[in-house]
Amino acid sequence: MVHDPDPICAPATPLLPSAVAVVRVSGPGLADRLAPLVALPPPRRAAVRTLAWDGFREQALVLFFPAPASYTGEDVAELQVHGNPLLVQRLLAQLGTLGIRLAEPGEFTRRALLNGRQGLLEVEALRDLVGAETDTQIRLAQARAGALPPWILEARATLAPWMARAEAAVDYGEEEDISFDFKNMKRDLAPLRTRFHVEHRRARAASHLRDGLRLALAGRPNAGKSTLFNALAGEDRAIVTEIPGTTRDVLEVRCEWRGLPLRLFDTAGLRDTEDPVERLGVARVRPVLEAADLVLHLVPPGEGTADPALDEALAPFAGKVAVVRTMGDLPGATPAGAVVVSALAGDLDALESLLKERVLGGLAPDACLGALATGRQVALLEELARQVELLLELAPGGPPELPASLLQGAWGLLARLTGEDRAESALDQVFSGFCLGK
Ligand SMILES: Nc1nc2c(ncn2[C@@H]2O[C@H](COP(=O)(O)OP(=O)(O)OP(=O)(O)O)[C@@H](O)[C@H]2O)c(=O)[nH]1
Ligand SMILES: [Mg+2]
Repeated sequence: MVHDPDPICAPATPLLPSAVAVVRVSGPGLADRLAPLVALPPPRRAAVRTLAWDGFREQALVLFFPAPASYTGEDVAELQVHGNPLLVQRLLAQLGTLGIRLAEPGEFTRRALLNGRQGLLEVEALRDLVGAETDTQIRLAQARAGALPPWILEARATLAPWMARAEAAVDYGEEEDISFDFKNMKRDLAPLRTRFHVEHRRARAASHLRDGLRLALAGRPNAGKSTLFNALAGEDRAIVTEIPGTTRDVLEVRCEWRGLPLRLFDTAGLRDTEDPVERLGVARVRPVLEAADLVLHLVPPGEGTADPALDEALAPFAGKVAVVRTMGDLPGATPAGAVVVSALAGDLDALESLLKERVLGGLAPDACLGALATGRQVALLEELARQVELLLELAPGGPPELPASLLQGAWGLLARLTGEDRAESALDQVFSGFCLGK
């Protein structure tokens, strides 16, 4: 895209009554353009200025970051005014009369990207940081901001010379008798396979932490679903009684439990019932199970797992169902090796191990710091791994066109990952999740 140098402005803080509101302006030649409203202070020095227009006289703290050492790479001014939403709107309108239009969501960051002030991976990390809802999600997003992950640099350094050799063999192979050295290429590329495998494992775990694991609690009435739901949520959200069939509606809560961001779903107990309200509740369970990443089939002590009503409901999701024995504080036989918890006694360690194994594949949450995590990133990493796999499977002695095109493919995937190919569609996808003023 050709860089669009329209000057833009936006509130960088929410339009709510508050102590301070920040209005950001970016564009070329800001000192002249803003001159009718304010004389910009020296670079990077906060100064109090009176902004006067339409009979308003607003005392503002003003900052100026000249291009290129600014967030967007253009001239940037920050006007910190009193946090009155109406005042902010009047100021934005006044900026409009100076030819400074309201920015699209994410437009400041988009300019930062196009001007080389930030990479696409950093931009995605920033978006995740702003949207994070739990401590773990904030830490993960922070760890992804900054320089490119070292493994990307390593992969490039490994691929580049082989790309050059393959190109040379394609272009001059016949005249100059250059043959392509498949054997040594494979030797050099083999460590990439391991590297991509490790990164993919970390990225899959990190993506679960990023999005929050969708965890559905299912089972017979009175299995202890709502009690466990409340214990994991850390609050008394669901009604618990000793009467079977208490829960009817699906309840959802987002929480972080022992470092795991969860989207928890409590459901009606599964059984054949004549009660019309309960039947409606049971009918609502299926879509929850469909959308879940993991379903916990809760079974109280002394009961078997087999049950016609339950089997029918859970069978289609067998691959993502884990049986958990509830009410471990009560007597009653449980099979050896079962995951046993007691929500009432707060004994949930076995569930923690189960979730960490299923969600993180045995990795500690800290092992995911710095890993790729968005759907876009994970998909590209998978393609990259496949591409390297194909290179390692090449039979020696074939035409050099094959490795040349595969190597270029891998290189192109790395460029898409880091955003260096500047593909508009990828950028649109990334920026659709941004808020105004970022
Ligand atoms: N001793 C003991 N009792 C529990 C435990 N968990 C749940 N209960 C009791 O079991 C009964 C049913 O618990 P709920 O959490 O309402 O069960 P539910 O699966 O949500 O039941 P429905 O909503 O009817 O499907 C209540 O009387 C709870 O106090 C536990 O860990 N230990
Ligand atoms: Mg319940």
